[in-house]
Amino acid sequence: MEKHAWWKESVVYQIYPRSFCDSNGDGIGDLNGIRSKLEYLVRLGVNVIWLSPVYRSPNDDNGYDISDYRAIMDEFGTMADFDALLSEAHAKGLKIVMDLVVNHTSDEHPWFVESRSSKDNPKRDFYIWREGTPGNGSRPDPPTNWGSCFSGSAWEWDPRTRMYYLHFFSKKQPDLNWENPSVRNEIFDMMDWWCRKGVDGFRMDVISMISKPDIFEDSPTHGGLYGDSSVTCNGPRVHQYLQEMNRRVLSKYDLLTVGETAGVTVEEAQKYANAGGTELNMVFQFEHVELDGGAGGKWTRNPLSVRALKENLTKWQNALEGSAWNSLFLCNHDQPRIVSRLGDDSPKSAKCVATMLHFQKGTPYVYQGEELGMTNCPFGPIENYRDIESLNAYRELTESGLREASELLDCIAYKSRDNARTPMQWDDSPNAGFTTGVPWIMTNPNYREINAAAQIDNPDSVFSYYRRLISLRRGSEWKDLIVYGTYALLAPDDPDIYAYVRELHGRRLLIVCNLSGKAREFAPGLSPAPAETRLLISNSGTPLFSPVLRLSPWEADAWEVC
Ligand code: TEU
Ligand code: CA
Repeated sequence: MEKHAWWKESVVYQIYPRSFCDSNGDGIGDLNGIRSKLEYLVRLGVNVIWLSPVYRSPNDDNGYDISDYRAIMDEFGTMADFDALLSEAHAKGLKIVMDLVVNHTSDEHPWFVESRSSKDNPKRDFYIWREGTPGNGSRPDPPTNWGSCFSGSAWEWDPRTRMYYLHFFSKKQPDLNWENPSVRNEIFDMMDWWCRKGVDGFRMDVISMISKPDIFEDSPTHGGLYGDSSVTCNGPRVHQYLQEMNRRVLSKYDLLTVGETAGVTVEEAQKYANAGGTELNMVFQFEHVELDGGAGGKWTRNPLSVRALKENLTKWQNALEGSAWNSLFLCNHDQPRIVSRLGDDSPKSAKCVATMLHFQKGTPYVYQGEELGMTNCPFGPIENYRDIESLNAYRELTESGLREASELLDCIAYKSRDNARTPMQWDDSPNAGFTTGVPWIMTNPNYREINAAAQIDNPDSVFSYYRRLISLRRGSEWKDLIVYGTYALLAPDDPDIYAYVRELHGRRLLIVCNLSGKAREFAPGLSPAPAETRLLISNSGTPLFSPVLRLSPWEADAWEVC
């Protein structure tokens, strides 16, 4: 019998605070704005909130560059505002999981200010400094050919001490040196401080990157999204560090912990999220959201193949069964909107994709606006973008002549992280009710049609559909079957239909999703053939079960089959 746990039975809602709700009219979301919307989350039925970083930050990467782990970002409010949010969330039965960004800090963090001040400063080895290699310019060449995820070299020259420091992300995000026990002590003390404040867990940013290679040498493929993940991810001591973190902090509290493990494989995930609980509860893998990438990394318009998606998600379902716990996501603040990427922007396709995901085994994550069917945004010119990843890529790839500007802009429009970062669409008032001021990023013009006010009382809305999906998992007679049942894929080669069976103690669910704009017939071919069926949910009224199902475009149905 699989061990039960509250974080296995949860549904997590991710908030990107900068874009969620602005309470003071400065055009930037904030903590008091979030607090004003807690009832909305209670109504949706989620029980955990994952807050993207709210710590003090110069916002080079919108808070993923922290300059003080124990203070709140000025734009988001005060520590008193945070305490009020935490207390009110708990009073409403909502847990709060913090975003822990400890692979790197901001270059404005006092640790780095000291570290870069001199070679013999006590904090020097809090970060990763290396001499350059002999070059023919005015200064040495970078120590290796490693690339930053945000374009350019992963090494930044520091003229004061004439050395390079490592940054796998922006040059304002220097990587911490986890080899240094003083770094680990500081991080673990900070984590404990937040746990003693009462937070309910951590989402750990690029935690698979904290252990660097033993030997710093050129990689054959330094480019790509994470640089070369064989260099940047799953390093030699990453599990040792996480086991130490677990012993010294995590095991002392009842937390939800999820690792954002860029570059993770199923074999590594079985260590990170092992059932023995010696590291984390679960991890985010990224293979399924890189299926539509290509030689140029993420900047493509390749379609997301249903067959490839089925194969990958099924690999993860099967590999982690009985050995580790899975997370389920298709949207987050780094990904384009899934209804545009896999659906056809229609509410029906949003419900279809949600059905496909939410009946699988693992803890589901709903990203702000996903429950409304919010779509990608027509940003137009590059000037309308705000994300450092998109802006750096555009500048580097066009200035180098590697990509033609309009063709690249078309790919950025499709894949930019900014698609997920436009203001949350609350109602059809100006700026979708997100702010009374000028928003920091443009509002999607379709907010007049797609917004929470138009959906929360509409039983046919995407919001109401997500609410029913979540209630099936969290409070129905099928709860245990959905959370703990086994998973078996049907029709792996069907190019449109994603169908699978969940089973527990002899009860079976059949989930059938037509992930296409075509009407389709589909014969599940169950054996034994079901003697009776009960419809749990459908995005197409009350379809009748038959040995050959007739599915309308984007139809999704979930049945108990007895
Ligand atoms: O993202 C890690 C990461 O790999 C990103 O590069 C992301 O997957 C990519 O942009 C998708 O195209 C985490 C945070 O989620 C991201 O917001 C931060 O920018 C990054 O780490 C650095 O902290
Ligand atoms: Ca504000």
